[in-house]
Amino acid sequence: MTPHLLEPFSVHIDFESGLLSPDPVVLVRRLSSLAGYFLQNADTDSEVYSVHEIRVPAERDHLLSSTTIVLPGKVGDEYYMTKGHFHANRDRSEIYLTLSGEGLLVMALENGTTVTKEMRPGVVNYVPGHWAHRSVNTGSEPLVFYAVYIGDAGYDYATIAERGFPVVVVDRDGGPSVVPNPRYLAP
Ligand code: M6P
Ligand code: ZN
Repeated sequence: MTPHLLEPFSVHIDFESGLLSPDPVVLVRRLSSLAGYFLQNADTDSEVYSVHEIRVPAERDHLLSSTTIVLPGKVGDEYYMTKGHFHANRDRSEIYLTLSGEGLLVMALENGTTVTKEMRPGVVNYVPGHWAHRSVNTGSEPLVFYAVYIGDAGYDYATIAERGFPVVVVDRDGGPSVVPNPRYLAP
């Protein structure tokens, strides 16, 4: 397929809030849309995170990118986090640049191998293909990061929805702790 020939364009990101201008496509995820993702059930429908996407065609020749704002909060002792996903095209990679706040980037292979990396302002996390990725806000301020990924990466949410991540990030004595997920379904 011939890629779309786009006009060059610019977007401004406010590093503190993660908001873009001009205003892009915004997706808000509330606790109701994350049912089953946390170990405990939530009794509110608070916002957990929003994704602000710079829209370009989802084609291999383009780079999709977005800011994500994960609010501070917990369900039980589990910190607010994104759904997490594999790429539908498994070998597509992604880069995260944290702009504000603090958190953990949890990455897992389908065989259960897990790597966790710190997210803090100025840190670039490289997510190679084949690694599922989920970001967790372990701080008291919004966790804001910019992500860039290959245009035809696509999303496989189903595998995580069914199996979970091998680990969860919980508050133990006032700080984050990465512990095995008791509900993880190993392959
Ligand atoms: C990052 C990127 C996006 C993703 C978002 C939220 O910005 O990885 O592609 O949509 O985080 O994560 P998720 O889609 O797993 O909810
Ligand atoms: Zn991704």
